[in-house]
Amino acid sequence: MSSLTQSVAWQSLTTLAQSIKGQHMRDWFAADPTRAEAFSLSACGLYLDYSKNLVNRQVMDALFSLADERQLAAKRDAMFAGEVINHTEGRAVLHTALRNFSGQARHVDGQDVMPQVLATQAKMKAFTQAIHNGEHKGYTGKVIRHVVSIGIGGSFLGPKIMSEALKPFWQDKVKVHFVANVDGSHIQDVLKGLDAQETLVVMSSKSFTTQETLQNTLTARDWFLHSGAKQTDIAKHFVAVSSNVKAATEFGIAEENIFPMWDWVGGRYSLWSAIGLPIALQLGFENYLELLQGAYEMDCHFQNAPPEKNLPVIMAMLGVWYVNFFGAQSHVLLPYYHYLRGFPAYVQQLDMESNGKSVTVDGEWVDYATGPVIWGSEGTNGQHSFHQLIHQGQVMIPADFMLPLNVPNQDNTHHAMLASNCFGQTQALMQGKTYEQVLSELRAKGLDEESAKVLARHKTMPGNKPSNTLLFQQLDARTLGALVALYEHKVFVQGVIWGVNSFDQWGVELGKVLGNQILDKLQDREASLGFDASTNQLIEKFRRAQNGH
Ligand code: G6Q
Repeated sequence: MSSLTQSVAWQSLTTLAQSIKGQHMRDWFAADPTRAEAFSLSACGLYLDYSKNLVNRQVMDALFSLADERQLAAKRDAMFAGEVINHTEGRAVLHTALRNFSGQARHVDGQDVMPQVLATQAKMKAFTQAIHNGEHKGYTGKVIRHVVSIGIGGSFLGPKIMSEALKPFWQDKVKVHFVANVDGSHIQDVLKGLDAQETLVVMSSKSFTTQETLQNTLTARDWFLHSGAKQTDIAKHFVAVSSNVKAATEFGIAEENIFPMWDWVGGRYSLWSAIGLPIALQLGFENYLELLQGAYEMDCHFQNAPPEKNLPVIMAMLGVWYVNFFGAQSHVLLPYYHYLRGFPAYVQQLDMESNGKSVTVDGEWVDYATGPVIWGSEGTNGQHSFHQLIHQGQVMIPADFMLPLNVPNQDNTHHAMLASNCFGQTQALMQGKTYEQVLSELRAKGLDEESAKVLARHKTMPGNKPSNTLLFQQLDARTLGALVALYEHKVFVQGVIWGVNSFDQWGVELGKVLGNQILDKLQDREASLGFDASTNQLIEKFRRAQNGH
């Protein structure tokens, strides 16, 4: 048995879970009128009601004891101090330095990184302003109206989803288009209809070795040169964000057009670096700074609030409770706000790439579940499809509901309907509807006894399904920054509990290597194949199709 599952806190949580399993949340609410208030808190513009969870004070205390046993505070401090906590890659994890408004130094290897962080932000600001005020012009003197942002994974999801979430705050100086997939349809669709003379390409790749991003940039460059531009015009239309300045210059990006980032910023934590340039271009630099400011406030909250008042710690420990003591294998995110519809996909990468691990930092195999499957989409759409399984299925799926209390320039009726659906769902999940209630309703409707008894089973809602509700005044940049940082820290806390390295991603490497080997065989159609029979067969089929058979 691992040290985690042997720990005192783990053992006591195992016992507590047994006793909780026989109880129902609706009885707790009936017995305790203070429950909602007791299990709610606010921080950084976010209000969390976690009263509709399968917990009481004793459980929460036991969960905090577990965090304590796992030395959460010391590990959190090590991250903020720039220690090399991503030991499999030999790197510090200091994305928090990118949104550090404290005025204090942040060290990596004994060196203060803040001067380079601030210099890069100043460069981003000057560039954004030059694009917006028309000072930076295209090669024929036209102002830039369109930005094509090319990147994938962490160099795509953050910029795209955060820009989308803040649509009501866009400055319509430019329109940013995002391209990630190497599927040529994506870039073709984006470039179609754009005028190269008024288009800027932002190529975002921390490593500058990512196949998809390099290929899409080559395609964009060909498109640009075919529009009549010369090689020397590229400097006005192509910029890059990368930690690999050498490769970027070799690729042909002018050195002054490269925005640096650093290896102590993980890809999925990089929107706070110059990878966020497309956000600044879409929203204006001031709004981008607000996003950083919101995240900084959450950093301070995470560092300073005691566990029982600490949003990321509470949400993380609730997640651990369900994954490890109730067998929950997934967690659903349900933003009731159209512009936040991409958020589940963002957290999906953040959480699943960080904690989808099977080995502890000490190199031991784990004997407990780690990161859950993260999924979800915008409300109310999901209510008309997958919510069925959350309500009546056999698996437990804890849910996070999110709702802005106000939305700019929107019809009140729509927003009241949206909110009522959100609250109605959390209520239905918690309280359910008993067999007896349903049966008496069916009897009252005059259904014969036998049919009523059968139908009542189908219509019974078990309830007792856990959910969090996160409310905020409106989703402005600062609130969004806090929301993203909340989930970052939640994932960090869970990684500490499970003892895994949340900052590497070795699981994605093998597929890349094999993909490259196979690409060689697809391009050289005569080359012999030495793969397994299934892969050989798939390659043969592809080759034949390419030959027109
Ligand atoms: C994130 C991952 C991954 C990465 C992409 C793009 O944590 O490492 O999603 O962001 O593979 O990498 P580059 O920015 O190096 O192109």
